[in-house]
Amino acid sequence: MTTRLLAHSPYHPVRPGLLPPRARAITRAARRVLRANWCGGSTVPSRGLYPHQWSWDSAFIAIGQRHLDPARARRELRTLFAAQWSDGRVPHIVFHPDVPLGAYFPSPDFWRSSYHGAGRGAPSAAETSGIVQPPVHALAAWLVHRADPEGSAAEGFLAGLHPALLAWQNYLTGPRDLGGGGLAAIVHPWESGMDNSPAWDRPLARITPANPRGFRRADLDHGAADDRPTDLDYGRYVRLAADYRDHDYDDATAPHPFAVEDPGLNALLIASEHALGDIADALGLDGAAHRAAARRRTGALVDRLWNPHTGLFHPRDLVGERLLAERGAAGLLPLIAPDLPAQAVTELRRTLAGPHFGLGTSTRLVPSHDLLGPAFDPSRYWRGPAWFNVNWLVERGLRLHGAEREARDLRTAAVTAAAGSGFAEYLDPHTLAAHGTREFGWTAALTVDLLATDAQTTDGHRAAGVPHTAAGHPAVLRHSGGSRTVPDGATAGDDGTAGGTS
Ligand code: 9WN
Repeated sequence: MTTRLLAHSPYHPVRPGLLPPRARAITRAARRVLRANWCGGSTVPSRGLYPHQWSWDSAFIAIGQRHLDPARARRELRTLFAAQWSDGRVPHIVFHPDVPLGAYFPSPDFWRSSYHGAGRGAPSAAETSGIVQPPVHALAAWLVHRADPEGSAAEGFLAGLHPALLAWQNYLTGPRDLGGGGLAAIVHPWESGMDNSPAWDRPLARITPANPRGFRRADLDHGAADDRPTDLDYGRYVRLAADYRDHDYDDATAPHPFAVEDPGLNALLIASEHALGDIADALGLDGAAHRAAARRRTGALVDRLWNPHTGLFHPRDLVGERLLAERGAAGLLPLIAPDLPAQAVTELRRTLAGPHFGLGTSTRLVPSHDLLGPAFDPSRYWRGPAWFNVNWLVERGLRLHGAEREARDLRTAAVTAAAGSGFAEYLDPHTLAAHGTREFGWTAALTVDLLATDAQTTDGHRAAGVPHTAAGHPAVLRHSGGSRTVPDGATAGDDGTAGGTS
């Protein structure tokens, strides 16, 4: 299948797997992107649009980089955690001091972390944002370790990072459990990582936009305005961030007019809790306690965010106290939770292949938003385009739950589309036309990881060592407020991460 075809054609059936020479050529191209974006201690998502270190980008980048240069992957994570606040939060951006202020907005002089975050333990030596992104980091740390256990042990990588990973998890499950139901809440759309999702339109509508004359958007210097959020949305992002800052980033006293339990972030919290279990075991500590916590949190996720009418998880708006109606790709991400009840797995797979996401029927990559939703836009950032981290997570979830064939098709489609698009930030899910920036860090890194998974996975069998849910386990799900039976005990093996390095 040629690049030209991929860039302009609608759905095509997938040829299973890639021939090794093609896979090697794609890996080499991805490696060039990662090298070009490397800044000495961490990797920028993009030289132009995103010239600093981003939190969940670095985790995804480390996951791919571990196959190419495991020492650099470890460094990536350590650099990020060097800017962790002492309240445990990992800021969503760590700013490079040598990049001009005007290169990205909101810049360090907007967040003023070392001043406004001082009470929450923001570092004095680095400038950061004050909000967070989804916690992919313990999962990334474990996968990075598994890729090179000897090098990792020699550096004391896991032992060194473990307290920081614990503090990060505890921040999200402590001060950020704003709803009191065992899930973490986001207080800004950027914290979901899926910043411009139509799911945020309703809670954002309550926010008075900041005066557009008070700031200058740097993102429009680099990309098409039609691919990016509108000025109105940007004004609301700025207002929310400024108000949080003006409350010194204190979760206890900030008013939080935007407070949402996001299924994507919480699914990653659960996957990372499992990874913390593995890390604890490897360090001779109590891994079982983490797995028990992950199971409890999976129960809370099902209780609070599952919608049986859509067969999908939905964000819960804590201000309006209701599930948000939009169908977003974040609602599919609980597939990466090993203890997800079998019935939810079955229904999520049905939803994924159904008309709203069209995987394997009208699309070959998972779109970020409901194809049939009124807000669907195939080219605007997070309102429909396919993103590679979302597709990587869905692939992993499918494989985890034994859907190897769908996982393999998704891998092949993602790898081919990534390479054919110049490692674009996102793609039109129907035509696979590239949008956003190119040579994007996590697109390159996750392509390498998917190729490595492909190489380890035997056609028709699940990946060696990848645990999956026991088929047919009885489970009756409930919409919040109803009754629910979930499997007691783990159904998916103990680690929630892959064997080998996958
Ligand atoms: C704001 C860096 C980040 C990603 C996010 C993506 C986008 C930033 C922006 O870029 O967000 O954090 O300026 O639009 O939405 O997921 O981490 O790649």
